[in-house]
Amino acid sequence: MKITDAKVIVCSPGRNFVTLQLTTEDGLVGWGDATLNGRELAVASYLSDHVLPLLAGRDARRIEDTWQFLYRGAYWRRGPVTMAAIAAVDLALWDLLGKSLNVPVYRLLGGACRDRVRVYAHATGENVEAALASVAALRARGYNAIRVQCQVPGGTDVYGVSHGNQPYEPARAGALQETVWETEPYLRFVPKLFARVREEFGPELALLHDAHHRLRPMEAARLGHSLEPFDLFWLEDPTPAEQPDGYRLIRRHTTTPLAVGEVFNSIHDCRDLIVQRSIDYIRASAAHAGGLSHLRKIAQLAELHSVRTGCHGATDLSPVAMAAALHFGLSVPNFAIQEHMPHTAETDRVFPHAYRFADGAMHPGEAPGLGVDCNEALAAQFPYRPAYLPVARLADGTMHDW
Ligand code: EZ4
Ligand code: CO
Repeated sequence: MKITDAKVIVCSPGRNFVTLQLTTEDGLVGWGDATLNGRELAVASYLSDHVLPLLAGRDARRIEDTWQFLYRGAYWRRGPVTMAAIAAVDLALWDLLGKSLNVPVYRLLGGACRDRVRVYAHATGENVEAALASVAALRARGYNAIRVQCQVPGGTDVYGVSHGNQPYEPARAGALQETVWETEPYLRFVPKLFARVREEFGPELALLHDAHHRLRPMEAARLGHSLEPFDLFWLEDPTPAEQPDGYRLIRRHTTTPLAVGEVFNSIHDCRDLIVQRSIDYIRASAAHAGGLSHLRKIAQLAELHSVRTGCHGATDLSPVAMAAALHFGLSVPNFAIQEHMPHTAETDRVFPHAYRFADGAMHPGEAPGLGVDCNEALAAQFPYRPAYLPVARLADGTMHDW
């Protein structure tokens, strides 16, 4: 099963995606997601210029060996660009293996550990009433776990709030957007928001919140403590994770569960957090943490320490990565929840897929491989458009984490 052809497709059906296509001598086609939000073309070049020339003639069934070849063989290992590129190859190889054996990928990963993959959705509001309406709308669509983000009265730009009636989409085409962040009003407001949400929707709805790396450890400890009465499912990315000891500090002050890792690209980024039990959920994804092969190792380490998975699943992960997340979620024993941010209708048309949503959960479907296709002719109608994530500054102009 030799790889004979490899190419990268860059398209923008509502937002940018970088997609890898591998073809074998038997004519099988495998797909991988190589999208790195705001830095897309760096991964496209890494693949086209430096990886794809090395793949021709390799046996597509040697998934782990190819992973080791690309990781150890590069010498300059790890990092988001390298690991997103390796992930794309890895996903395409799992897709090919499933197609060659005529089985869905989750069967190759050990088979289903559960019937469906619980997902959470994003509620967003420019004020509390709008956020409550957004939660109610998602509940009506069947979600039983909901992340709630809401603008702080008076203006601070909280991560995750959409403006107007648009669904939330962090990347914006055109000029880079600068937002203003103030920590103190946010810390005072968030407990009031969750008090209202609990009051309105009762104790059973699972509630999540994403602080998006904006707090210092002691501020995050205060927030976690003040949210305890509202019984969050998790508080996400309370502080930047370069310093794992920051999480040890938060842990000493609050029992609010912590979820971390959407920006992680290797097991080495989360080893200390997991082994020291500083977190409850690991959010690394198959798209940014080296593919299914590497994500499984992270999940196995987490399993040893009672940490469960809650993988990143924002719209910047293409339907190919979403499918991989669902095959992973169905098959990994210590799965807890999967993020679900529906793609635009254009994206779903470019990437027809077998996965489906019902009653607050998803299933990858039974199609061979990952169960996602890429319609190249349609993709060509949506050319790449430069788009960036916003940045955040304090009121006095100081750069802050976005
Ligand atoms: O801002 O994926 O939990 N989800 C998130 C995402 C991230 C984007 C960045 O590319 O924090 O929406
Ligand atoms: Co997040």
